[in-house]
Amino acid sequence: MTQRTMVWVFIGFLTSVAFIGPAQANTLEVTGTLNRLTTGPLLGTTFDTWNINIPTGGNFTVDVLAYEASQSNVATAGYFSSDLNGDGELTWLDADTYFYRNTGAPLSAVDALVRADDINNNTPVYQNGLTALTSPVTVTSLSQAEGAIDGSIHFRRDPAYDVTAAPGNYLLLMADFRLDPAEAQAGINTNDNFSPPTGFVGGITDHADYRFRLSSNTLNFLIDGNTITASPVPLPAAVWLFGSGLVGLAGLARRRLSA
Ligand SMILES: [Ca+2]
Ligand SMILES: [Ca+2]
Ligand SMILES: [Ca+2]
Ligand SMILES: [Ca+2]
Repeated sequence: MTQRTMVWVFIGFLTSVAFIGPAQANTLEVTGTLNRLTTGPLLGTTFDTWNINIPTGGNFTVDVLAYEASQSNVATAGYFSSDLNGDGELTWLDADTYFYRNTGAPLSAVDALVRADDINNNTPVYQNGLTALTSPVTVTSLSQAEGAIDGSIHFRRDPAYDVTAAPGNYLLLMADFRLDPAEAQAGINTNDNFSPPTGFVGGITDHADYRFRLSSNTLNFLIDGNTITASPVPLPAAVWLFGSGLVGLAGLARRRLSA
C-alpha cells in the first residue's frame, strides 16, 4: 500500500467513524390498565408499580400517553376525543406518576422521592423533605410539544419529563389523578374515580388504560415482568474495529516513514 493510499484509507476510516455518530436512542414502551374497585375492603382505583433498576445511574425520558380527550370539558372550544390505543374505548386516566426508592421491603411512604404529574403543574414535587439537590432522582418537566410526540392529545394531563437518576433501584408508580404516599403505602388510591370530561355521555369509569415510553441516548432498557433494568449502551463493535484498524495503520505508516 502506498503512503497516498494509506492516507485515503485513513480518511475513509475517520469518515466512517464520524457517520456512526452518537449512540442511538433506546426506547421501551410499556402499557397497563388501572381498575376502579367499587366493592371489597379497598375502595378507589388501583395503581401500578414498575421496578426500575439503574445500577450505573443515568439519564432518560418518561413520556406518558393516557387521557383520550383534548380537554376536560366537552364544552371547551376545540374539544375532541381520540382512541389513542385503538382498543375501541375512550378512557380517562389523568396520569399521576411518582418515583420511590426500592428497598425491597413493602412500599413505604417514607421512600417517596418525587411526584411528576401534569406537564404544566405539579411537576416536579419532591417528597419527604428532598430537593432537586438531594433527591437521588430528579425530574425536569418537558414542554407540551415534547409531551405530545407520543400522540398525547391532552398532553397537559399526560406527564412527560427528563429524569436523572443516581445508581440504585427505584419504583415508578402510575396512578390516577392523585396518589398520596399514605394511599400508596395502604395499597389503594382512595376515593378516586376515572373522570370523563365534564358533559361526556357514557364514559368508561371502571378502568383506564395508559402507555408510557422510556427513552435514552445512553441507557438500554430490558423488561422482565414488571422489572425494567437500565444499563449503559455498549460502544458499537464497529467503533472497536475502527479503533484497532487505526492503531494498525498508524504502526504501518510509522514503519514506512522510518524506512
Ligand atoms: Ca382507548
Ligand atoms: Ca395528571
Ligand atoms: Ca405524552
Ligand atoms: Ca387519592
